Amino acid sequence: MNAGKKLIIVSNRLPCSFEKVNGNIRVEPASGGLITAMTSILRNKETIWIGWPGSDAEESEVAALIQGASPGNCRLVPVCLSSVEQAKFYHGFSNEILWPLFHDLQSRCNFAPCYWAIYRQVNKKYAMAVLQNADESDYVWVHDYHLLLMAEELRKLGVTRTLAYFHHIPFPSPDIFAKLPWRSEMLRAMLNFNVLGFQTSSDLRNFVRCLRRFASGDARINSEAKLLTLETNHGVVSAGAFPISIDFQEFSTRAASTGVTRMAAELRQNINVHHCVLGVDRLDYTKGIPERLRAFELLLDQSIELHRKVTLVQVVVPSREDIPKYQELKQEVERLVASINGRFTRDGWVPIHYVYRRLDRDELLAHYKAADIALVTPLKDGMNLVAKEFCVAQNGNEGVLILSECAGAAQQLKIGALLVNPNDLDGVASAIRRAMMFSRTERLCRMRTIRRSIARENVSAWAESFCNAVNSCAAEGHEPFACGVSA
Ligand code: ADQ
Repeated sequence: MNAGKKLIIVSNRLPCSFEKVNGNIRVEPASGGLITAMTSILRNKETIWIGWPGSDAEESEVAALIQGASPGNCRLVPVCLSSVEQAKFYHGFSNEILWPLFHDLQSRCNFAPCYWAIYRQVNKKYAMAVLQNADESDYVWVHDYHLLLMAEELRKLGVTRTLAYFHHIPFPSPDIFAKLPWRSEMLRAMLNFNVLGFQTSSDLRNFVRCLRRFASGDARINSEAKLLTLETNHGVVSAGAFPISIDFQEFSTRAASTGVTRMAAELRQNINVHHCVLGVDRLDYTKGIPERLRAFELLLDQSIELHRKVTLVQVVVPSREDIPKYQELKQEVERLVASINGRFTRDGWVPIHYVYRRLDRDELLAHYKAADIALVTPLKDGMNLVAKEFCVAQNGNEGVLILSECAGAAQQLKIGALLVNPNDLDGVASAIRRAMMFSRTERLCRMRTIRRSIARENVSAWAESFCNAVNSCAAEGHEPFACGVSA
């Protein structure tokens, strides 16, 4: 690999956020699955990460602080958004249309016509940032639904190099995608990437079905193989399923450290019950937090013998706090926690421990390690890395994973996990009871199976298979795409 080549990552947000508090800028690491996965493959490669710093700060204010905040060998390039762009591109098109629609929650969508033009305008802004910061030979890897028009904008600017895209969230079925007023334009724009990566084979299948239905003249679909090839008027596009993961070695070694082990023991002592059930989520309505709390309440209603014996620790990391729907969700969660605790708390036992903040890596691992059961019940999720992180932190192989069948992770982890329908509260309550009654042998066997699968298909395997797909479709003589996967 030529050492001069750089990897250019483009995502809506940078891996840290720059909050303006009382006129001063506070830099904090950002949370989220995309960042967890990408930062673990950045160690060896010269990288530029282009994204929004997440505040109203001016480019010059951010630039002064940005280099100290960069992870590893990575240079951060801010794309600052005006307040109109934040309102219509980020809160509007991305979070009021694409996020709910792609998670099958179309009733939550606001298809305001004015969002589309600004979505395109901001995609062009990110494209310009790529032009200004990358050479023609650099590798450009675009991430997620905020930037679906970026390749089309780059092509309009004369860029001919290989462009790769990974879609972190689900891709909906044609019946759901049909609701999008700009459905054909969106699909056509996506065909300007050379490689399109999806989380699961069902996302890939949905994408192909949408193409057939809404852009049938634009692509001839050549095979049903693992990596599909789509012949378009501008060339060949490859599309495949690449299930994202975490760095098994890093998570598992750190979980076994003395510090994390001590912290986990302290947590366990404070909780002081037989069964510790854990939920960890970004604050988001797709994660099914209220439904999970109701299922736990049902469990307490149905099983008096579990009172004083089981506690749910629900950790929520603040997310999209300035959006009213998320503020409402936060209030709903707080109301539910208060009401359940009000009903069931007895001397020395609080049924739900609620934590609303970002945890650092060791604290998070200690929570995973301290738990007997992880309750990962999103209503819909591209993959869900929390499920994988919990299992990797279970060095003793003793924990049980209860996992929503609507998470992408279910395709990979279904053999060892207890799968549930997140809307079936009775089913979730029964699964918790079942998990508590598993023999040690059953728990060990299930968890070993899951951990072996994650170790095999870890984040480097994900990145490598994606890079191979890019290389297999790149023009002859093209320098191979490599993303700095650590050895
Ligand atoms: P997310 O929706 O952010 O990711 P997920 O994959 O579960 O969902 O990742 C959440 C990340 O946030 C995890 O790495 C977790 O450790 C971290 N996190 C959660 N709570 C935290 C807390 N309190 N403190 C600190 N960190 C916390 C999107 C898609 C997913 C997809 C990923 C990756 O929605 O479906 O799995 O991208 O592609």
